Amino acid sequence: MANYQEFLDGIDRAAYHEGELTWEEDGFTVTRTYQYSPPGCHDSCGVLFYAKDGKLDHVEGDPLSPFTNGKLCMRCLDLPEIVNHPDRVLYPMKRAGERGENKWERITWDEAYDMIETKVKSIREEYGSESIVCVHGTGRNVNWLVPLFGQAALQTPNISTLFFTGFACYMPRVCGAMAPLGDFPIADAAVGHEDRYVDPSFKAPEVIVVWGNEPLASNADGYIGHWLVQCVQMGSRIISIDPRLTWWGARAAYHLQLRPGTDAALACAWLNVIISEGLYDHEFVDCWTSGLDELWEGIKDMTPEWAAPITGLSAEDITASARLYASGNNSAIQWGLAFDQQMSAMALNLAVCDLMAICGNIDRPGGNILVRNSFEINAGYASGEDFTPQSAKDRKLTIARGTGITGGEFIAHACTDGILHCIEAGELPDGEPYPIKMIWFQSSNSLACAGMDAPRDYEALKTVDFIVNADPILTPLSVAVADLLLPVAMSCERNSARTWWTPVRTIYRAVEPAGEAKTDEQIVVDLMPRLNPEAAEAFGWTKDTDIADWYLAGGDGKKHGASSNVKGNISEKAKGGVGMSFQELSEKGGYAYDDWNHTYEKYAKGMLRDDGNPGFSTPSGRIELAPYTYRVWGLTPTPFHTEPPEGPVTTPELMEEYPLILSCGGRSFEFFHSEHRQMPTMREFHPLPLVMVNPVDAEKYRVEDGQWAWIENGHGRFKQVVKVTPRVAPGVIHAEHGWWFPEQEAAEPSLFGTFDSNPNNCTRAFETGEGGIGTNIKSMICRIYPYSAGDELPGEKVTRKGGWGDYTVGAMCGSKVD
Ligand SMILES: Nc1nc2c(c(=O)[nH]1)N[C@H]1C(S)=C(S)[C@@H](COP(=O)(O)OP(=O)(O)OC[C@H]3O[C@@H](n4cnc5c(=O)[nH]c(N)nc54)[C@H](O)[C@@H]3O)O[C@H]1N2
Ligand SMILES: Nc1nc2c(c(=O)[nH]1)N[C@H]1C(S)=C(S)[C@@H](COP(=O)(O)OP(=O)(O)OC[C@H]3O[C@@H](n4cnc5c(=O)[nH]c(N)nc54)[C@H](O)[C@@H]3O)O[C@H]1N2
Ligand code: SF4
Ligand SMILES: [Mo]
Repeated sequence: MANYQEFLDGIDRAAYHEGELTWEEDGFTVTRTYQYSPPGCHDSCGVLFYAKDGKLDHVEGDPLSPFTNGKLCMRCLDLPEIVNHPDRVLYPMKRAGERGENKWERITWDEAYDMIETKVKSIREEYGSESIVCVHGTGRNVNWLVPLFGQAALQTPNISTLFFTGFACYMPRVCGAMAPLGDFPIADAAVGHEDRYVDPSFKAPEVIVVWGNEPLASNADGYIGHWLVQCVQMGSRIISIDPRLTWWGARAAYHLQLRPGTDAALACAWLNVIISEGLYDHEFVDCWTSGLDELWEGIKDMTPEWAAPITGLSAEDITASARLYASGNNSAIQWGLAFDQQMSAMALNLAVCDLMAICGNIDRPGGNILVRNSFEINAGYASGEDFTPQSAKDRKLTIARGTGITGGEFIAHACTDGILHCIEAGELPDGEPYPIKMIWFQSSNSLACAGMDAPRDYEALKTVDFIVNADPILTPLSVAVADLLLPVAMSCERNSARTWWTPVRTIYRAVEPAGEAKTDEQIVVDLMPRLNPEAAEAFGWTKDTDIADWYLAGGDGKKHGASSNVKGNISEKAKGGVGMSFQELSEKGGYAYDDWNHTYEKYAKGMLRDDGNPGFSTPSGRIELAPYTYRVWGLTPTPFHTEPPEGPVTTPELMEEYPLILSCGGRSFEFFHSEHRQMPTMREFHPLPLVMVNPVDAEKYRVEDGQWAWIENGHGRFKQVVKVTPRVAPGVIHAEHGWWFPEQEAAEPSLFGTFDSNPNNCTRAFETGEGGIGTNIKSMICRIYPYSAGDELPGEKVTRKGGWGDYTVGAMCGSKVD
């Protein structure tokens, strides 16, 4: 596709039924739509679903969709395997035995709803609705709907990705960008233009910095990795900043293989080089930014020579790569999860926004463009809040209330460590009673994936009175702790709509839900009038497409773009909307692009601020290199580096016992978090969890390729299969996350082997960076040694012996291995 125009010209549009939503072809009914979730993904790509006899048979990419032009990952190509899988939950199920026994009784939807209604009402009455916690996972199609449901129907302010300490995904980047820039920046790969790379206003970036992100495997945050491959084909050069060698590193002008968790030191050194050598865009800085002197004052001693021993890079490479980034007229930084999963999270995010800004790369073609949800469609953490009682809102488990860490309360999620503390202690850190009585899970398999300190989370969950899980699959979380299972329909079985930036897309039902499964939307529509008739009347939804229509009309329109997740942001935008119903948009190809995201230099055109004046959506109207908002949030307003809590600098004495740095969680093509493990094709490609070990370390620690090994730190251990590879440097290993084994015994102590290979036996709750944000997931220390048959398995240890730690009620920090 190097020549995009040639590619476009070569498509036989008639053969692909341009303009049609459904048609018959070779005995199949074909539906043109977008896949979202379940199963999960951050993206929503154009698909052609081929169904026969009411069953999904096969899937093809839709070349007429400008979003991905027909390219699909193996996870979408292989959808029929999961949609038609026997492990799907097909009926509402009530727990019949003890928790952990995997005994269930089939019940009707009405019985399930009755149970929920009775419980919710009695808990609200006796303890207050804040005693109910509502949980969602990462950006799937329910990410705005679950919070809305939690606020409006359950009427709780405590909505979160449960047990995910430090909000360590995306929220730090979102907030870290809102403060200095007022909007969210993404690398420009012609995302905003329907005609993509041939749009006359687009230029491919001269340099793309792929930093703490592996876009080809993850397609993270609404962004598709192969867009950047297209840019490379158009001439973009790469700088890869990653402790592992990736596709990008192998093609890079510089692969900066830094010590995990030291990115902020590198970023500060880049700022230092660019400012001290005068390489920044003077005109842009003068006209559009403030705070350069203060920024310089903060980082003037953070030279490449200072950063070199911290990061393990050479001062020469730091300097030369900084110069390369600054030399382009348009360079883009593609940032990823590693930014959030380290102690420096908020400082690092600021540093990198400052880099984009001083180099004049903000909102220019081939730079970092500012994006919002198309057509100003917004729904999120504020959509249901009018229906949450004030008394409950006043007791929301914020970072300060839940953990005692003071600072700004700028993240809309409830503080998950605060929730953990209240589950364990039944009270706030200051002693005020705060029981947690019910948890509503809708799209999270917490024990296998999001829970930092999974064994401790398991203990805590066991004590909660009533737990509901709405999930399409029987998961380890369900077996361990759920009292009620609600079967959820898959993406091809739902009617819905979504936008994560642009374009807005519809998800159109291609087959009927399996068994008695219902869509997330239908569950909300059914339960809302039972739990809160006032909210039900206000929203007025009676079917799933009503929700899609509401969304396409702009949602609640309360907060714009990225800030729909950020509490108390400066700007409030008028309600947007695409001007088409769900059905109309579905019939028009299922997508629409807006003008806003298509336009460059919006700051100069008065498109960012509510008052219509030129400038940015910040308090001063300028990009704030040392943001005022950081001060308000109780954060240091200039960037700095924080060492991981354990490591060669902080705890050199521990390095003899735990000589390796452990990073984990890099994504793979086959799996989305804990999903897809039951699909034979995925397991054929990727049968077991792999820990990458450099050949030097493999020899030193006597572990062999293909052999199971224990990875252990002072908090717990887990086992994975060794992959000996030079892709990681000596001294650093990389493990996978999210593993469970649907083929293994469901009941405890096995729990599908969930704890056996889980790196989150080693991560710790209550360990956060400045402001209670960010945590140390990708830069722990550990040792590795061979597994021997008969070794005690973590499942046994956790479910039968109380785990490794003394999970002291109310303990505010991690505990030690015995
Ligand atoms: N297939 C698939 N796609 C997914 C997901 C999935 O589970 N599977 N999960 C989704 C979710 S919720 C998210 S948040 C995104 C995450 O997706 P990404 O943002 O791409 O993040 P990761 O894949 O965790 O890691 C990206 C890279 O960071 C590197 N890295 C590790 N530690 C450090 C460090 O300290 N510094 C630097 N600079 N780099 C480091 C890793 O080696 C890896 O190559 O993916 C989303 N997409
Ligand atoms: N060690 C380590 N741990 C990590 C990470 C890491 O990098 N390293 N990454 C972390 C990150 S970034 C994140 S965001 C979290 C993610 O954690 P989660 O988002 O909670 O992911 P899962 O635990 O896989 O749970 C998702 C569940 O939702 C179900 N599901 C999927 N789609 C839908 C849907 O549309 N509706 C409903 N009702 N259910 C659905 C799936 O079947 C699955 O059981 O994990 C974190 N855990
Ligand atoms: S990014 Fe891949 S898995 Fe996700 S929707 Fe697109 S094709 Fe499917
Ligand atoms: Mo995430």
